Amino acid sequence: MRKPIVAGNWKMNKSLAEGRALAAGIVEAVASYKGCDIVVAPTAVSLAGVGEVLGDSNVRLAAQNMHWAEGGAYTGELSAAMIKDVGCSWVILGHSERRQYFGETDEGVNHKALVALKAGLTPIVCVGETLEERESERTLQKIELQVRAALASISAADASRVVIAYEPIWAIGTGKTASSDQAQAIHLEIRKIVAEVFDASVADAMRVLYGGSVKPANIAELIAQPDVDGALIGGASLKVESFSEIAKIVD
Ligand code: G2H
Repeated sequence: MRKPIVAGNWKMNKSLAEGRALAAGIVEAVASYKGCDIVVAPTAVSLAGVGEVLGDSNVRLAAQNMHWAEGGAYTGELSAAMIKDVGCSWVILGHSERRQYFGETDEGVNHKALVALKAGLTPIVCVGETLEERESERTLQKIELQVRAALASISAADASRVVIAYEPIWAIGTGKTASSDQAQAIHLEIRKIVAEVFDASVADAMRVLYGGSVKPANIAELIAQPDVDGALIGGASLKVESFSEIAKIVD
């Protein structure tokens, strides 16, 4: 049985004080939930402060990105050891906004995933197609390319610790959600690709999240799909009520 995940990606939102208040509200609201992994990803400058608020609660801390190098002349970057040092046990990698605005490549995402796994972090690797790719029926091709590239050189032993987030780019922050059938179809394809790269047991163990305008009103239908193992949530993760409502439904 795969434990579902409810992960909040705060993106470039919330001051330190606002982030701490949001985290405190979430910790209180989800304290009794045991059936899912609950994760929040604040901005880099709030990681330590939010981590303090999370303490030993059931809410885990994630960074929104990291660099693959151990250290050195990489202005503006954070290493795996640095994010672990401030309490992260998870890290989001290759979000479409990072790929689109900051030039992240499949190779870079793979490099980061390898380093994250080595450091004991749980990577959430994001994949997804653009509207143009979907309309020209290149969705599967794109997803296959991204998934295979992200998993390159990862050992079978480490692979089941990787979490994949399927986020169709046309559904991000737009209010448009993929239908639960559309999500299920791609999640199943992702699992088939993982089975080809590794084997059926890794594919069976790997958690695949859906992301893109997830909210309390659509999570029940999404999570009811056999291959949807939770959600990566942007907008709706910025309020205690909506995030904890989603967690309640998934839990
Ligand atoms: C997709 C998602 C979170 P939103 O980017 O990763 O954001 O839920 O706002 O579409």
